[in-house]
Formats: sequence, C-alpha cells, structure tokens
Amino acid sequence: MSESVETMSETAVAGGEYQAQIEEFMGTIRDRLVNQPEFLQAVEEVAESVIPVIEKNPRYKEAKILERLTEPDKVFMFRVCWVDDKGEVQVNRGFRVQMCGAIGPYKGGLRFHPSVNLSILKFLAFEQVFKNALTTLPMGGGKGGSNFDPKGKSDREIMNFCQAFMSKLCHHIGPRTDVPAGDIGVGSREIGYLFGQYKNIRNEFVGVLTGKGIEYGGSLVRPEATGYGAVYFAQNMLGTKGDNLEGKTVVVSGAGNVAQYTAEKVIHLGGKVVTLSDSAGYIHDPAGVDTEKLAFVMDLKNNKRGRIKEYAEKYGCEYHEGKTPWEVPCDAAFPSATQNELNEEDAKTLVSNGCFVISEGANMPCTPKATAVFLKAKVLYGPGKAANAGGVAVSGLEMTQNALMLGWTRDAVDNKLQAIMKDIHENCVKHGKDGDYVDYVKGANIAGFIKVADAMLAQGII
Ligand code: NDP
Ligand code: 2IT
Repeated sequence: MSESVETMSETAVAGGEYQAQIEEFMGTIRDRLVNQPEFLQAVEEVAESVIPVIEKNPRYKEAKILERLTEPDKVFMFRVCWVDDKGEVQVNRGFRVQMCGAIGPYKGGLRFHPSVNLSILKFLAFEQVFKNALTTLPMGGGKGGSNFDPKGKSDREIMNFCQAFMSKLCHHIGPRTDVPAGDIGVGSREIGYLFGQYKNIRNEFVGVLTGKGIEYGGSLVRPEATGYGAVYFAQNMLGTKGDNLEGKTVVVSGAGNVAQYTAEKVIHLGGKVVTLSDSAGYIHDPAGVDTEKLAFVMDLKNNKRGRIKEYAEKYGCEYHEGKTPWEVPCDAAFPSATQNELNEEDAKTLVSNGCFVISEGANMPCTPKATAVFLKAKVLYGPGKAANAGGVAVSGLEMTQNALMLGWTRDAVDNKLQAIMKDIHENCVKHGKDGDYVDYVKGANIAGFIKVADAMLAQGII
C-alpha cells in the first residue's frame, strides 16, 4: 500500500479567501517539522477548516489556540529492552504523546508496528484530540506505541515486550491522567499483558487501559465499537438521502479489528462485503463474505495470525497480491487498514465506478488529494475523526463503568454507541452544511475544535 504523503503545495485547496492565513500558519510549523510529514498532513487538513473560524473569532487567535494545539503537552520517548525466545536481547523504542488534556485525561491507543515513529504518533494524537471532543465524553487526546513488530513473535515474546514497555510507560499514565487502549498491533492479548504489568508495578487495580477483557473490567461491545460505529456513521450519512446499506455492495480494506467488525455490521444490515485485505494484498469474493466466512477470517487473524490470502485458497475466490481493493466496483467503501492507503487515483476509480459513500474506519486513510476528489464529487465522505470515533467512545464508556465499579449490558452499550454516532453526525452537519452538501471534514474539524478551544480559553494560558 502507498505510504506517500502529499505536500501542501500540491494540494492547496479548500481555504478559499483564507488561503494566505493558512499558508502563513503552515509556514510557521513546516520548516521545523519537515521530518514529520504525517503530522503536517493532519495539521494542514484541520488548519484549512478552522482558520476561517479563528479569523472570525479573535479570542481564538489572540490566545494562539491552534499554535498551542499543534505543540504536544508532553512527549515521552523511552528504550524498551526485552529478551526473545533465543535468549537474545532486543531493543525497541517506546513513545507516548500527550497531545492535549483540555477536556479530560489523555486518551488514545497504542500502536505496535515497525513503521511507528514520532510523526505518525503525533498525527494520531492530534486527530485524537478532535475525535475525542466529538464523542461528547470528557477525554483529552493522546497516542503511543513502539516500532516493535508483533508479526512472527511467540506469545511469550509478546508478553515479554508488553511487560518491558509497560515498565517504562506506567510512570506516565493513570486512570485520571492518561488511559491508553489498542490500535494497530495491539488487541485484547496485548492489553491483558500491559494491564497485568501495570497492576504488578503500581499495586492498584484501576481502569488505566481500555479494551480490557470482560473478566477484568472490560466493556461489552468495545471490540466491535470502531467497526460498528463506522457503519452507524455511514447509515447516518445515507439517512440524509433516505437511503441505507441494505443491498449495497461494500468494499472493506484491512482484516484486523476494525475491518472485521465493519464487515460484521454491514452483513447484519443486509449489505454485501466483497473485499478484505492485509498488507500483502486483497481478496475479492463477489458472492460476499457471509457470517461463516467472517468467522473463518476472525479465527485466521486473531488466533492463527495467518494471511488473508488463505481466505482465497479456502473459498476459491480471487487474491490480488500487492494491491488495494479500491479497483473493485462498489456502492460503499470502508478504508479500515492504515494511513494514506487510498490515493487520488483510487478515489477517482471509486467515484467513477459509482461509489457514493466512504466511511473511514482507519485514521487518515485517504491522502489529501483523495479527500479532495471525494469532496469535489460531492459523495458522502465521513472522515476518520468522526466515522471511527465509536471505538474511543466505547472506551470512554468503559472508563465510566470502571469508575462506577459495574458493567452495563451489551444492549445498553450498543444503544449509547448508536446515540453517540448520531450525535457526532448531527454536529458534523451543523458545522459542515454548505447548501445541500455536507462537508463532513469541515464539520468534524470545526465541531471538535470549538469544544477544545473553549475549554482552553477557560483554563488560561498554560
Ligand atoms: P489491526 O492491527 O487489528 O489490523 C490492521 C490491519 O491493517 C491489518 O489487516 C493489517 O495488515 C493492515 N495494515 C496495517 N498496516 C498496514 C500497512 N502499512 N499497509 C497495509 N496494510 C496495513 O488494527 P486495527 O484494525 O485496530 O486498526 C486499523 C485502523 O483503524 C488503523 O488506522 C487504526 O489507527 C484505526 N483505528 C482503530 C481503532 C481501534 O479501536 N482499534 C479505533 C479507531 C481507529 P497486516 O496484518 O498485513 O499488517
Ligand atoms: O484511533 C483510535 O481512536 C483508537 N485507536 C482507539 C483509542 C481508544 O482509546 O479507545
């Protein structure tokens, strides 16, 4: 998949009469952050939406809210040493970016992937600030992780790494300070080992992580929440046209947590999922991934830790090595793998094949030029910070249940998730409606920004 990052000069759009102010702001950070392309990409998209608001509201400008939001509250970087199965010492780098704590404790996932670096974690933490504000729950934004590669590691090695990582991280987090969760390469197994080590060192059983197992303080529906939420968001967008996912052909990328539960909910709602992928390629199953096939994928990915290619071998469908699924004709697309996995050409292909709803399960999966194609074509386009907010929203509900020392039923959590996704959608419409088109990118950025900015103003210059 493409990891290319488009630059400002190539994509200057959207700012309209405020283009000069946007350029000036980006100029102040671009020179010193030239090595952080993903972070700059995320900041630029937000700047394009919110600088017009800042220009019309001098209190935000005078308090330098955007300048403050683009400088993390704190960043921790640390060495993680562990011993592999051969007895060899391994050295990785660990990070936690505490981006903005204006509206609540820092909250956001941990990513374990060889590509992890400061730029990627700062982009994710920055997105998280606005996403968490949209959830309506009191959570600040953070993100962390390591360049550790979980692929091919034994269970024991994963445990050794998680324990070593938490030995360093545990000094900087806490249930009222910073509450990490999962992201790429971090699922329920890793959260379990991380939680065990925190408890061991700090001698307290508290809700310091979310995505925990149900036996020790987890919430029902947290595993499903990101994927389900992305589908609920798509349903809300389709609802503005009197439409829904029933009978629609759906393309999903990824085969991990978000992709699996996106597929599950689409199937529940009568849509037909025809693709899934991993970093090696995609499967195309024109008959549709049904419940039984999805159970195979879940076992393959979550237990056997195999490759999506094995789906094609088992069910006799096509496998496209080294390719992404965007060339497959569809009505709806759910990018659910990673950042910049869908470029301008892919977006054009999707639109020309008739795709008219895109809901981002992943964080920043579309390049700026791809986003511009969707907005120009006026299709329904739900950006990640709105569409995938269901995951962190249910994490927030897990924190609430932990604080109350009780657990809610599946229906109770799912109903709250649906209500939150509806609320996020309404807030995006409120700030993004432009004639008869809703620009959900603008809507999400402005709605998230205003909440955080007002909290920062109230709390003074810190
Ligand atoms: P998983 O680790 O469960 O799955 C990740 C999937 O994406 C795998 O199929 C993986 O393939 C693929 N993938 C990862 N990196 C790349 C890459 N560089 N190129 C191509 N494919 C890649 O992660 P999640 O499902 O949890 O996360 C997926 C996306 O959703 C991420 O963008 C994450 O930030 C976002 N997200 C996750 C949330 C959550 O609650 N988990 C919440 C909100 C957003 P392979 O196995 O081959 O690496
Ligand atoms: O990107 C995300 O929102 C996540 N990985 C989930 C964060 C969380 O704290 O549940």
